[in-house]
Amino acid sequence: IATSIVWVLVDVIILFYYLEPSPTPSPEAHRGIRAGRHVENSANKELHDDKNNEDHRKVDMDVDPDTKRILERLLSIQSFGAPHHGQGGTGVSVPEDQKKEQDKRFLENQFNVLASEMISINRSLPDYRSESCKSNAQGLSTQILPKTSIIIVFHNEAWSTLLRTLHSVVNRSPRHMIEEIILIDDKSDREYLRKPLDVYLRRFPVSIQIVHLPERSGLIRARLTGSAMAKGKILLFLDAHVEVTEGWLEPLLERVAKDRKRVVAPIIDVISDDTFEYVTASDTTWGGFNWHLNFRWYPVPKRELARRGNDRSVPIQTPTIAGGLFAIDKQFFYDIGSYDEGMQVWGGENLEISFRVWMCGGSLEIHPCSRVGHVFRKQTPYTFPGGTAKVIHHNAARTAEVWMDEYKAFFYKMVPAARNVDAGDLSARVQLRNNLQCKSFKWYLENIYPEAPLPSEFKSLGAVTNEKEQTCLDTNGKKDGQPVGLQNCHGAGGNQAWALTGKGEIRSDDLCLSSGAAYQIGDAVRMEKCSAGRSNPKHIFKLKSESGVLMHVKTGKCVAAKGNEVLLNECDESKAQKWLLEGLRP
Ligand code: LR7
Ligand code: MN
Repeated sequence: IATSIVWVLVDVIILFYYLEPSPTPSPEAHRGIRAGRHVENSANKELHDDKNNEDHRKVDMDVDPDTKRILERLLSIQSFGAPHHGQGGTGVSVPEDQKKEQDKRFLENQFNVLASEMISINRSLPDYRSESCKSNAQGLSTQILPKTSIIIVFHNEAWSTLLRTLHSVVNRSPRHMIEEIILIDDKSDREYLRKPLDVYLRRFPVSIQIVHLPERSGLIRARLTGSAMAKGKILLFLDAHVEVTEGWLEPLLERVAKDRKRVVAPIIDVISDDTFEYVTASDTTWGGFNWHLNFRWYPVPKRELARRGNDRSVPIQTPTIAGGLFAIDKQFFYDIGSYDEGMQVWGGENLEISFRVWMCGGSLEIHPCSRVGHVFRKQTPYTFPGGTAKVIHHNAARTAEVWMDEYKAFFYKMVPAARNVDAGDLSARVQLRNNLQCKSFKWYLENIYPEAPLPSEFKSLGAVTNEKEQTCLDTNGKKDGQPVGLQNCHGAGGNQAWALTGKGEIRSDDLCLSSGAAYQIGDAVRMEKCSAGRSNPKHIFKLKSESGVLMHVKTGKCVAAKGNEVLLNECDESKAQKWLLEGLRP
């Protein structure tokens, strides 16, 4: 029992860690929603008063009594809030006397289920599009675009969020562009997600298929079940707790229709996990990843803004996509190897498909004229059969092994535990890469993602040991602005994993060693966010490889150990200034 408790703790911590990089909407974004809040969308007006509509709560006659009872309860929940709650994308707060209930039920889905239940499943949202997006859209409405199959997989989703997802899609998409909606229930154990949901789905004026999987498949294999059934020319994947906004669909379909090798995602806005307020995200954010192989949001670099002629309605070419929300030509999806069936539960598939699309001849875009809100959570509410860390490492290791060539070493240095998980049989995926004659990961880093935290050129990778102290450079788990530390060398990478890059940065993931701003002798060497693209002169060091001396080029001073501090001092070739770099390449 003791060991299993430890494992549970480890899992929770690791999961927390993995989910930490959720996007922070920019201040600009907050202003955006304030300005947009009162813009009423006339197309949605008729949907406001579903709570006052008695018909809405009536259940079909031919339904068995148990299902009828559950469904009636679910439909009455939606009327406990006032009809104006959450309209226009506003947030709600749960009444004081229900806070206990709120906290308890938060755990059901790791978001405020009670707040969600106060809001109409048909709530209105402002039209967030720019004027140029709107005028482009007028051209689109006259074009004949191919139809799409929308695929939504879920495991134990909350009723209100799942239904709000479906209603928003049906309300805000041109009917003739939707071939069908395919729901894959990944073996949920909630009663209401079976018969009552099936019955409710009959209400929709579009074709909705639902499959209840007999075994938990994980989101990757569940999506494959969905895509295998799809009849549309374009596949469109969504998470089960999203809300689409006016005009979201047409730009995605248009980009894919014009070039079937494009994979196109919307801007993913934030639906608060606490109040369910809809908060727009920055339109100058793209997808990247770090040494842990976590997907991360980063600012779009100037070169990409310039490539678009600084036109905010032109799609951004992004190195990676978040994974949940994107449109792809069905044939192209299969041509390039759909998904890796060897991946379990959650995680990893987003970077895998991102690397694969770019390396094998496609492209990835974020379309700023398409906005979809997503309920971002700080933790996952569901189980990871097999153990959270194991599953996540397994999936990431498969991505690294098949696609990252020699650069997989960065992942293993940063996440040494991943070495010990079994990545399973990779032969089919390796074969796929060969058959498609995909480009190298180095090509991807150089041409698609030169701003990556993972440098395309590196001179060393691993521990950096001081000759005098016999201790190792260590981030101490600290972040931007903190001094770098020295600790006993443990040889396990992680906080002691550093690369000397081709540009001369000494970096651990996205942190670079740096001098202080006003350089003084004896100042601590600090860690700063590395600058993406052109590197900051403060971050450039030169290794005199015959001596192991690391000189800060801008100041001409040398990196020196003093106790467990790291300083910049006058160069003197003493042992305190000599460093052994693991994995040094000639
Ligand atoms: O075992 C499972 N079976 C499932 O069907 C586990 C999950 N799921 C479903 C789940 O109910 C949900 O609808 O899969 C969907 C995604 O899971 P979430 O919402 O719990 O995770 P997430 O929002 O963190 O997921 C992001 O990363 C995943 C990595 O595997 C997937 O790529 C998700 O699609 C992705 N979501 C997004 O990109 C939305 C924006 C989030 C960001 C960044
Ligand atoms: Mn999600």
